[in-house]
Amino acid sequence: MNVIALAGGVGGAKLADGLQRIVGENLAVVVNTGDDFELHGLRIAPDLDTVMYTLGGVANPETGWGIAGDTFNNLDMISRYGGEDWFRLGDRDLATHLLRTQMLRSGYTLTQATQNLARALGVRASILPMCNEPVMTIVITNAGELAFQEYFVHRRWQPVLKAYRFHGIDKARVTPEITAAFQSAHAIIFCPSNPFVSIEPILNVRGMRDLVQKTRVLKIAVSPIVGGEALKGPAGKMFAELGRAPSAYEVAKIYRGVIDRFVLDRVDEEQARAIKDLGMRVWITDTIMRDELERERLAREICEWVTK
Ligand code: FO1
Repeated sequence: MNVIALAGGVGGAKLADGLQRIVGENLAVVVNTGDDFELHGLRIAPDLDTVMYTLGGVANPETGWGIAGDTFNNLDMISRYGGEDWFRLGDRDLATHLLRTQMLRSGYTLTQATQNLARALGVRASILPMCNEPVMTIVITNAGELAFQEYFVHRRWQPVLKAYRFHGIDKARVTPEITAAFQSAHAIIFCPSNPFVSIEPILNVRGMRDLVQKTRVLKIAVSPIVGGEALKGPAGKMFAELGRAPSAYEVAKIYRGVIDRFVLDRVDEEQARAIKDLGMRVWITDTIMRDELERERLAREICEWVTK
């Protein structure tokens, strides 16, 4: 079965990992690049790297991002020089940014650069950036307009969020690699990522919504909100600050008209009826992926549900 997964950061990467364990190279992961930014003259792509390290089996299991066992000698020296040390780049992680920046400068697309790096890490799935053009998620907060990593990491997502926008999205185009993947897809999985700053940027790339609508296969979303709290990152806080209840039902409402089915965690079972009334079928299961086995189990259940 050919599966397309739309994913952002840590939560999305875990389900993508589970899906790779089920369908291997028949998985294509379309990844958000709105978190990308320049630091020390290097192009940093946190969501691409989180998906790549996770599917390559080298991700730091505690944080979900960066490389397991990485050292920070370079960062210590940057700190000593008074350079920017708020974004913790490990020594092994640095190699990714150095080579990606070098490939981009020598004319490779972000998609080609990503495939070269992922292949070297033994990743079987295709990791496809949502576009090759630079897009930057800007969050408008009570502390002014902030680039996403400045908001998320440097200020630990404490500023109050008012709105957000995707700078450069009007020049972003669906890549030939993504179009090809959709042509042979049997299912599209919306991974449990932040609907606002991980999934929405992907859907806003020109041509992506049409591609999703035109692809007549089942579209299934897994809720990133469980029990009214986001498992990782600022999703719950962002919901509240954007005036939305942090609930699985709200996520289903956001995806209404795009997806056919919704995967709900057992703790939110009482919302199943309201979500069905939105016109989508609901699958209730354990959606919290604490280890590789649970990632694979959830991915298997979803792939089996597709065939029903
Ligand atoms: N997240 C943090 O909270 N603190 C960090 O210092 C940090 C460094 C970092 C380095 C490389 C990388 O690929 C990701 C990193 N992240 C860090 C995670 C990243 O900011 C988030 O996972 C995504 O942007 C959320 O989708």
